[in-house]
Amino acid sequence: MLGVFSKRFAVFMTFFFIRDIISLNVNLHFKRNETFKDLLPSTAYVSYIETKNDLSVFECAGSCVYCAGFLYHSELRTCPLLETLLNETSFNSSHRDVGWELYESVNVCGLGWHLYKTHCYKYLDLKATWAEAKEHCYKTEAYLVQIESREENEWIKENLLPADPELCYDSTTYSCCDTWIGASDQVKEEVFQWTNKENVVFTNWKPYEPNDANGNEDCVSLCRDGQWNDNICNKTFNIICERYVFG
Ligand code: MAN
Ligand code: CA
Repeated sequence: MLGVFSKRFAVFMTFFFIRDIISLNVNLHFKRNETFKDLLPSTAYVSYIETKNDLSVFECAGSCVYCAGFLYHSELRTCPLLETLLNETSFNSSHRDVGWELYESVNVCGLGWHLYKTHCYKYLDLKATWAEAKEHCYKTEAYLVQIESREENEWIKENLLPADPELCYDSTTYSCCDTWIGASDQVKEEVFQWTNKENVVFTNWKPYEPNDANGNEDCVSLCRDGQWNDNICNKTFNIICERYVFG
């Protein structure tokens, strides 16, 4: 009885979010792929991370954190977790295995974007002035990254910035400060604001920064070591854009 109910429930669902998408910082939701309904992939073309038993479809989704998706059978209540996404070649469509569903993981932020808490971030390896960087982010319905805590700063350093080349280990090397963030004091000298005009509260300046060298440094760049330096706004650096996950 319970099996029939949960099967019906699964059948009427087209997609769903993992319950704790924000608090667990899970980057995925799942979409059922109707093309591969009632099919099991041929063992030669698939590798499973593991197979979970006696779980609801939601519990399977919850246990598929670092996986590409999962197969689910609502009567057997079992879910093999997939290492990679599957395509037509993975299935023999003439052999029906009634009851199996394929759920594929989808990045809520979209391709190239990364989720941190409630926001999506994208690192762009291109050379742009600070004004161009700001414009570029606006065009993608985002804004030049706003770093508001030590944790966020650390996450960006660890997950978005390219790996430190050896020369960056010397914390005095300013050539590694090559990514624009959304802070500047162009409006009022020494009052740093984000592009939405909010004041910058958390800061992570390099020692002796911001120094407004030659009275000409109003835009803030992020160094590979996670520290900040004010620099000339017309220099061309990489970009990090940020947006609200549901915005
Ligand atoms: C030096 C320092 C920095 C400054 C850069 C500009 O390294 O004075 O504060 O931003 O030069 O290249
Ligand atoms: Ca400076």
